[in-house]
Amino acid sequence: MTAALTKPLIRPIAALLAALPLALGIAYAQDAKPHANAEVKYQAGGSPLANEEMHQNINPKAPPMTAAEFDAGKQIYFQRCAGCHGVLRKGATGKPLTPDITIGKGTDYLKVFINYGSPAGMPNWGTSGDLTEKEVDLMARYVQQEPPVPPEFGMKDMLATWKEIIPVAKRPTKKMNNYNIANIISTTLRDAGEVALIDGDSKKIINIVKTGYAVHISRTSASGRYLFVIGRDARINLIDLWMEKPDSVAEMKVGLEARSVETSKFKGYEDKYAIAGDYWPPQFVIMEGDTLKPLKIVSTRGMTVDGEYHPEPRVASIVASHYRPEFVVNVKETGKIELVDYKDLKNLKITTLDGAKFLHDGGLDSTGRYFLVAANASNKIAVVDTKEDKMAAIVDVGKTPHPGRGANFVHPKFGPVWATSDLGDDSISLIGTDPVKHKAQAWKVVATLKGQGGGALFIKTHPKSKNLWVDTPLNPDAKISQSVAVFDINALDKGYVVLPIAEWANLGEGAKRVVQPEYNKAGDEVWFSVWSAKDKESAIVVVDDKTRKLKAVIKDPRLITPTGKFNVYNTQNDIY
Ligand code: DHE
Repeated sequence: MTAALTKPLIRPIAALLAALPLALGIAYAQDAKPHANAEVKYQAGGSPLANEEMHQNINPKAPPMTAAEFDAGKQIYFQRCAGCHGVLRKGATGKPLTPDITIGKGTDYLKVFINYGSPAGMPNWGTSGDLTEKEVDLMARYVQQEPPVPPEFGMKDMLATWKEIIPVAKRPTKKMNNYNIANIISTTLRDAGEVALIDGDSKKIINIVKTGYAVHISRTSASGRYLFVIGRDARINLIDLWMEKPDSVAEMKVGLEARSVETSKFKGYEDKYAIAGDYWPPQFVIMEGDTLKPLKIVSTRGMTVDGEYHPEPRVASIVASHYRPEFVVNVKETGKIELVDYKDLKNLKITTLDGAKFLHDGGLDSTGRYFLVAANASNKIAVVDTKEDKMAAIVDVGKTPHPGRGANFVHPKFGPVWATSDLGDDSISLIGTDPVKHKAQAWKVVATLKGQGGGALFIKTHPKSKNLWVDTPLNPDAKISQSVAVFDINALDKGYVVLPIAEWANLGEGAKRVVQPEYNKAGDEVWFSVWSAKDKESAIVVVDDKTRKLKAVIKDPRLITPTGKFNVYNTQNDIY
């Protein structure tokens, strides 16, 4: 063992890491192998934490590693393993991997496990070809070391990264462009760390805005003027759509790793606050809505719904309540849903609801009163009544539900329903959402549809449409991952029709995952991303919702790895 690992150390590794291909883990589209477990690999989406300096204690009983081997192990761990086993290796959807457990198992046992995987869901990293024999050996030794601990990120750190690019006083006082901003579609350019602001009317790119690393989602402010974009590296960009050429007016890092951002929507608080949820450190942050100035940081460390302590419960989806001045904050590992009242930040009131473990993504029902969120590894949907601040129900659904924000429509027989598709199987669950006029159906799965297959991530419809669209970008069969299923809401029993979206994009070789249907403002067009590898051509395919025929293909060398798309108006008004 080298001297570096024989005593506690904090080592600057930025130079070394800069040389390593960061794309390793974030380049999901490039490196996914059809024979590997798509569902688990999806969770291993790549954490930017590997680039942070970390405190490291040594465990004398662990097998020897050189400092370089340790750094390589850390890179692989944060790119491939942290999503399931947790930053501190205390377990999340995957098992804990702390030295008290791993040292007892020993290097040979761990090598077999990493190489071949397990029926419980561990991918076969070695036999799939994702890790070489040497890397399998390295990881078997790495997980016996003490887990390195990334730093905290508090108020001072946030303020140090906060930039008011254009202060409020210097911003336009009215809209300075002729764009129909309600129909702009903010498009995630994942591996470029950018969003493309696309004019939904002309289908032309208005601007490409530099954002955080592997940018994740965009959300619109209550007035529709501001867009908030968050990267996996927890950088938020605030984009002002009133500018002649819409661009960033403020930015800040809210932590070291994050996925969610939202803005206050209750009457009287429009555009006043923003909130972001971190994966690391486990916390959420409330900011000024027009400057991003951080105001309040709240840790999510604590007990799970089962009454066990969790040291790193990540913040998953966040939605703004329309019924109270509150944010609904979903904490993944604890399964708790925090209703954060932003009326008085100095005397902050939080109502904590017991949901179910592994909360991930979700959306409001058509009335905006109920929030339905997937507890994905628990195969459940938790339903929050945002008017009464209570749990309304916890509903069992298929394997690993993944709705995005879900899809609301009126079922011809059962009345209003909200739908989710699944990552883990081909089922689509329709849950009744009207406890007044359809009481018997409320919070029950009233029907289960059969889609193209597992690997579904997003389901979508629009109040003006009769179509229900279900993507399957993580299905190992290229035919399925490159197409989309569409159901007629008035004839759901007839099953689905398949549209060959990637074929319509007419691109070259490569993975070409078709991902995330998103409507334009009018609800008469559906947009799909055809997500190719970083070095290959991608496209956005626009389908006419009524005829289900190809309407346009948007191609541009700047459209690198497009994934999520967020129509300003639909996102502002929670229409989905
Ligand atoms: Fe996402 C939403 C987390 C991988 C595209 N993703 C979300 C949300 C969370 C989340 C918590 C809900 C935010 C909200 O509503 O406030 N996503 C994660 C992960 O932890 C995971 C599994 C692995 C990772 O390391 O990030 C992951 N996500 C992906 C992808 O690989 C996707 C397909 C491509 C990409 O761009 O990274 C992807 N996630 C999306 C999109 C949304 C999203 C497009 C928003 C959907 C919507 O309609 O609101």
